[in-house]
Amino acid sequence: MGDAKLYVIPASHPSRTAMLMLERKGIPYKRVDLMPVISKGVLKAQRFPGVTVPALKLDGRRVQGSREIARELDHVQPDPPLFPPDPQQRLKVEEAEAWGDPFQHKPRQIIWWALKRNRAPMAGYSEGARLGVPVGIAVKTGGPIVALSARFNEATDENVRADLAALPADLDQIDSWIKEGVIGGPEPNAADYQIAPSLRLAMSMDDLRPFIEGRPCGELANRVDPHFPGRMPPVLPPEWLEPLRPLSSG
Ligand SMILES: N[C@@H](CCC(=O)N[C@@H](CS)C(=O)NCC(=O)O)C(=O)O
Repeated sequence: MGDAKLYVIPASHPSRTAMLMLERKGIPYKRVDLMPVISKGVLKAQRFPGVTVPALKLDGRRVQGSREIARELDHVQPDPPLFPPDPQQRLKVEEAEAWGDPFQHKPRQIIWWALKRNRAPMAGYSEGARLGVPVGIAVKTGGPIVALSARFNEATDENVRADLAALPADLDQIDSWIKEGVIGGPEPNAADYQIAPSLRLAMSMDDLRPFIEGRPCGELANRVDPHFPGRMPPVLPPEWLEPLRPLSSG
């Protein structure tokens, strides 16, 4: 394997999907940390077709998107595999992985909504990142980036409330895949790597962690992505969390 360079945003969950898969394959890579928003210009300048991370340069080829990266990694280095060899099982893993891609957007919207109200936790989410400026300065001057990211990602009250209301059914879906053995096996597959970082981003929020960590999906997330950075103190209006409470009267 020659040269691998991965463009990421710190604490971006699909970026972690790509990092975990590269690590699983034992492929050494150089990580390039980008600030959100600014990332788009850098990726364009690097001639990637799209403007999102993760984006990978592998032996001169450009591969963008966590699912595309999973396939490319299995292609260039089949062992250990990210997809099961049995076609029926592979279909199920691909189905769970495909579901996990749009699922990313829910914790993304919730975290940008939260960071707009409290920017201080950005330092924790940027832990270990090399952003070209000290993390403290990036956080202090990050207001416009957070505002723009919240806008681009449509992190509105209405959308965040809908994301939270949908979360119990989403967690049930993930738990049922674990029960079925599609994900959560001893050898993580592409769907484990797709879904676990989204759960970890949600679990980085004090508001949401208690509703996830005791469940099979929470255990899976901690096992597959044990070092997700950052922690967001409570910030969501308690009534928005009502749909998550098992004994909710509403
Ligand atoms: N679903 C795609 C897209 C990933 C995506 O939307 N990444 C976000 C970060 S989590 C991004 O690059 N946003 C641009 C920005 O924040 O400026 C994937 O899995 O690769």
